[in-house]
Amino acid sequence: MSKAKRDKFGGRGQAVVYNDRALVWWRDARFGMFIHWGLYALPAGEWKGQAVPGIGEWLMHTARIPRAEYASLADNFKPEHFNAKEWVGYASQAGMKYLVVTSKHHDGFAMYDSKNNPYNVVHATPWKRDPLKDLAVACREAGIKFCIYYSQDQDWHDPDGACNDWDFDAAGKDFRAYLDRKVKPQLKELLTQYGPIGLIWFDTPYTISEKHSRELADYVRSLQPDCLVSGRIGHDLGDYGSLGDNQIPSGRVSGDYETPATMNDTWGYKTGDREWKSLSTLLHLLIDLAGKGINYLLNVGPTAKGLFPQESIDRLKGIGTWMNVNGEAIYGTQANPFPLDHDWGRITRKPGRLYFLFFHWPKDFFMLYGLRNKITSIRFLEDPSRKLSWRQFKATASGRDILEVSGFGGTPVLEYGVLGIDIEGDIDVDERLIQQPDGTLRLPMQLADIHGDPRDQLRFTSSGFTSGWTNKKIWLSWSCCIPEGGTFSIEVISACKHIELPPSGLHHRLRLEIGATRIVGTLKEDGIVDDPRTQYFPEHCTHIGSVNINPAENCMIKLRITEFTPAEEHSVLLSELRLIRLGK
Ligand code: H79
Repeated sequence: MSKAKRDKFGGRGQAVVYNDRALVWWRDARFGMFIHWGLYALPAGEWKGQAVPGIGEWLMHTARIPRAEYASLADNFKPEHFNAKEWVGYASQAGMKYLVVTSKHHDGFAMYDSKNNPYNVVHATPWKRDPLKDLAVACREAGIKFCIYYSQDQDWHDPDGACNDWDFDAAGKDFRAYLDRKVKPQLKELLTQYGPIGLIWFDTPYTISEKHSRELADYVRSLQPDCLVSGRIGHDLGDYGSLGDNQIPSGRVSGDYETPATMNDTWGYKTGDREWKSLSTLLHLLIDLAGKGINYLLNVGPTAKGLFPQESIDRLKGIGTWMNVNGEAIYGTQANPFPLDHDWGRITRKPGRLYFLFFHWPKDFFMLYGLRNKITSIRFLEDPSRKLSWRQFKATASGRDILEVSGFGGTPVLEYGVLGIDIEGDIDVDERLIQQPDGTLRLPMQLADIHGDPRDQLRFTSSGFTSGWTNKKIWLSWSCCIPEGGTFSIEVISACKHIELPPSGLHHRLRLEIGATRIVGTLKEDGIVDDPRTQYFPEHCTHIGSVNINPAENCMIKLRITEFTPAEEHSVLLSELRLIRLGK
């Protein structure tokens, strides 16, 4: 196994994959259910009558609960309504193809029958049942891949596990002993007691060494060669990459990625969390991720009684209704073949076919630039009897390929209507950055050419941001086609690493060169990007100025940072330069 190479998109190059054969089902699946269920469902976000802030399954850590006191929760764990068939039924109905359930979260409590460690649901609770056993069977019956979450690094119950610094002294911990005494024996149980496991979802590799990550990944593969290992095993040793919790990149990624995501803000059940995303937002995220070639692992946090929250059930049903009609645009598809996402929606593809998934349904006709394949049919998935007509031609000056589709009218019954487009030959798109039919031009950072020295400081994160831009000598350029020209308002999108962290790069001075025109500006927070994607990773928008650009078949746009704010870390997370046309 060679170390994975990061490409321009920050992803792992397609050429280097560890378990290509086992990834086939995972790539096709695109959509899975995460289940966070454990003792934390009992306090449900409250301790001693007080609401505890943060995510529900972190309660023990956030409230610094002594381990013996937390462990006594087990005395009251009796989820009489637990019904594996019902849970799996909801997943199936929603169109999910795999299910990942917590076998042991950071609190260290095993939610299965562990012979090696008594701190588990069969041994320590009055319920005495192993939910994983029923779930494994129910998944198999429903044709859903059964997968298991296991917290390999943090364990707040074990004296040698990571991150409990209120009961134990970090200096006295022996991680090796923890691996040998608890983790490896438990992995062995999980990989031998429940039949074939689709993947093990490791998490938070905060303290684990590369050697230990490798040892665990190899151990999983030695027990079940076809079991995938999630990216959070650490040190890039997983079979696919895990993006951050609820993190959705600004553009296409290359390589295999998955985003774990919540329906409200918590993973483990929390009574006080009413922040439910709407069905429409969840569908938007599913479509956005599919367009970027990323799997969506959507969480449910069942109650201590063993029930899915009604809000989760409602949303799963809604997603299922949409998937019944439009699922073929999600399953087994790959990312948008164009260099850019489009504002109107997302594109997915299969051999011989494209899908246009509309966030904004066209009023009567729709235009797309850059598709070179001849179209043989267009079908509205919701209503195949709808007659849509289309025209394909080349623009004289720029040579860009133009597609016009007409016959839309009305709005789809299901929000986010989808067209299935049959094409001739292998997909062939114009890779140039072209001014779009709505007059706008967008320049993603990850598609820029990097100039200057030393280049290696600047990289692109898996989310599509520049990172480590610390040197004034570095500059970026894009060559683009601006066939119509116009007056453009210029906006730069920057970000923070997470909602809990300050924005990055504020007050840096930027200089933009468009042909002979120079525009300077300072990064500030004029506004935030309003998109479901940015809920947990806000993006800031700075208006830099306006500029007139004449029609140009090949225009070079350059970006430099001329001054870094001294007080801050000399780096900036920039995602995109947007030239938005003003006027009509
Ligand atoms: O299992 C779910 C989370 O519990 C786990 N990953 C997903 C899939 C996770 N582990 N760590 N984190 C997520 C990040 C933790 C962030 C924290 Fe906090 C910030 C921990 C302490 C400060 C948020 C705020 C949680 C408690 C307070």
